[in-house]
Amino acid sequence: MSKQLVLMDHDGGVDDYLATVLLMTMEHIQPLGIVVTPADCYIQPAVSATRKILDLMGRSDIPVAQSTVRGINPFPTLYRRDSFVVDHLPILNEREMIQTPLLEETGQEFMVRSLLAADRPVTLMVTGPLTTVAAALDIAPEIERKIEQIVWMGGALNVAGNVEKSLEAGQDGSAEWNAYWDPIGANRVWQTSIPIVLCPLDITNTVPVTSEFVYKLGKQRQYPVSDFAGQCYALVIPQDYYFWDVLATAYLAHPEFYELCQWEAAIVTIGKSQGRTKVETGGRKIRAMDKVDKEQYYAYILKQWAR
Ligand SMILES: [Ca+2]
Repeated sequence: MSKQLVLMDHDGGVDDYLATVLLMTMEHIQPLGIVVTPADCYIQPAVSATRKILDLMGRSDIPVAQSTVRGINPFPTLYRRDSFVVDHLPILNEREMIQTPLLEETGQEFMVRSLLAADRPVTLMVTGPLTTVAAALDIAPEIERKIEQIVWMGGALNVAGNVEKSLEAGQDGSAEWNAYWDPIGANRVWQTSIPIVLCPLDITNTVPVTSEFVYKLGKQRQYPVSDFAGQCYALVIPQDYYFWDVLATAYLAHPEFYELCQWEAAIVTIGKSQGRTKVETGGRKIRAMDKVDKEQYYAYILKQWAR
């Protein structure tokens, strides 16, 4: 059986790196490449860390491309600087040279080229804003038919957003960060007929990164991947941290862990609610992860990272 083709587009946050690590452990998947969108990161260390992670995973054959899109509402500096920390972790810096190639073309150009070249439809695994996908669609609208589905960590359907009113002036707290960074880009993708599977805050709010889980990673730190993941989570444990991108990515391997719901939803692009994924009759049809078997999910992650 031929493997499922996946192109990943992440935005350089701590859980983006761990989602990348998880994707690399999936036997049934053939990753076409990793695009880094400059959102929840500083792009230079984020690209560097991504390439070092692929080296660590023994997947230096997978190209990395840097997207040059820009958002409307930047992520807080406090979040973005984690990309520098991860790029400097000792476990990523044992080697003298990075083997994984960084492409000269932009992330959006690479997305177009790799989709057009694929011999069958490709799943886009997007764990940051949809801006690079929107830019690729603008360059070559014909890529739409080569995209089997977009699995997107983003949106907040029937819960509050995570763009805090106290951090960001002038908005009402209904938006999720990946949508808020560029509501116009998200709406561009919304206008296509590509199947979208959302991993919204509605479900991620129920799956926290707990101390118990991080301690379990410590117990198996003889495995480099567990050691790396434990270091990453230790960095963010003082915040309220959830399995956002990792939860979304695990869906590719074990959709049977999840219950999905169908919704009609629109992206609010301007005003105080910009970036809100608003459930409303007549909105774009999407499917969203609604519930997950947490026991199975946590056990799966620990198993995959025992390497
Ligand atoms: Ca992310």
